[in-house]
Amino acid sequence: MTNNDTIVALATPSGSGAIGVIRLSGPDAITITKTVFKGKDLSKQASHTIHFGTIRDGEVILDEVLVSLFIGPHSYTKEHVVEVSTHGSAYIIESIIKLFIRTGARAAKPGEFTLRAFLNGGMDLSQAEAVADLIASNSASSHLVAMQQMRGGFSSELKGLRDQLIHFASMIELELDFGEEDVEFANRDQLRSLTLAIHAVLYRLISSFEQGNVMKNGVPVVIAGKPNVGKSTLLNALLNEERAIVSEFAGTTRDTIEDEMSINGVVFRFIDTAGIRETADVIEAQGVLRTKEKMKQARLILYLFDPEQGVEEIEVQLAELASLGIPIVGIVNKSDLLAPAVMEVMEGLELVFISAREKVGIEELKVEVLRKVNLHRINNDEVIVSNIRHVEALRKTEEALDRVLYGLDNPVTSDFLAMDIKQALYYLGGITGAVTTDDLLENIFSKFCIGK
Ligand SMILES: Nc1nc2c(ncn2[C@@H]2O[C@H](COP(=O)(O)OP(=O)(O)O)[C@@H](O)[C@H]2O)c(=O)[nH]1
Ligand SMILES: [Mg+2]
Repeated sequence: MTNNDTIVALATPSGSGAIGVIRLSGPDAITITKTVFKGKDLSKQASHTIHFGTIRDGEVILDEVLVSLFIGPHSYTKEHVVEVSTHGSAYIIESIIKLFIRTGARAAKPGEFTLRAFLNGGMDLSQAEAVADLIASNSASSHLVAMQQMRGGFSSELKGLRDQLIHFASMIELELDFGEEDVEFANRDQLRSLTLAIHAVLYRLISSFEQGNVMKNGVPVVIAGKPNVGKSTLLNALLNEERAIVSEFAGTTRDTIEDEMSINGVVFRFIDTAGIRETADVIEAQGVLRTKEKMKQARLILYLFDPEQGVEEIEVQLAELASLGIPIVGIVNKSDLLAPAVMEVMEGLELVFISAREKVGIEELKVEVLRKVNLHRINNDEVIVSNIRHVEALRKTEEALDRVLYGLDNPVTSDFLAMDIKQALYYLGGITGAVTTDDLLENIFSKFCIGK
């Protein structure tokens, strides 16, 4: 990968807007801009300054613009970067980008600016990935995990682990150099306690993924129950819009319907399902199968009952549901139809009473949902893993360290120990990009938007 060329792309969304920002990065970013810019001599200006002027294609003035200068290495990519703020016309933007390309720049690939920031040491790979997460963040919680990762808390934690392991590896290597002489430079007890300490950190990081994942991607909550208990009505009440079709005919919802809303800054993905019953209708039966699949993947199940289902039936169903091992909120809907006497009998069970149609009890239900999902508030420097690639690498590191521990407790030669430590280093290094392949980089950066 060479970055001796200069890349250009629109950094703001395409279409028309108040302004558009075109970004250039590379050794010729300033000279290329200077060629088409009429105003101050850009090659003589200080870094982090802004200059007014016009962009001209020959005699034609394309736009009046502001040019921001970032002289490498004091820029996002560590190269010379120029940002040209234009009027946000799709025509102007396209014309100026084409002009830059004719003048010597090349159209940037998705994520290429951030790739250069990574390759030039401006950030590590996990921070670069956090940039994409930050752009995609759509709630307070997804924003928080992305921001933490981008600011490098995770990176410095990993670096600490890697440094310890490298020290460990070099001690073992030393033993290998002495080969025949049967010396032990690396004190086995120290190695064992170091491995256990690293193990504990890995365990904490891996355990944080469950929370990190829902903070980033939202909490899947399935709404289930028999046909006609009011599942679709509840989805609509939660979202405050007519999202799902409500009907008095049982079996109306045959497929799953999903939509998101945020409660207390956490995104919940509510999934309305086909009612669970035996049915001869092929399509409805498929819907029921899908419901059961969705229930297994849920982080929480809102299970609705009709007041007509007696206390005993409800108890039996709650017990059956408990075997799924997923937190459940048992809900009695249509409480507007419920005789106070029946309600009293049911109060012994842990149930939430609502009327989805009359929108009664919905706020209380939201509180219960938050309580059951039990996301602890994370503080500003707590490291939370939210990326599946990272957690997989952490698990592989953990496995390699398990082999190291085994090796320490059994008559295994140093070269085997060395091999397992190297494996652990390899997997850890993959997270921060200390070890990378072109495929990995391609895979990560191709998912970015162009211009970032
Ligand atoms: N009385 C009463 N009827 C309700 C309530 N919630 C839903 N319904 C009615 O129950 C029927 C079935 O509702 P629907 O949401 O389609 O049920 P689903 O099959 O579980 O999705 C519809 O006629 C709704 O108007 C409620 O809280 N009270
Ligand atoms: Mg329905």
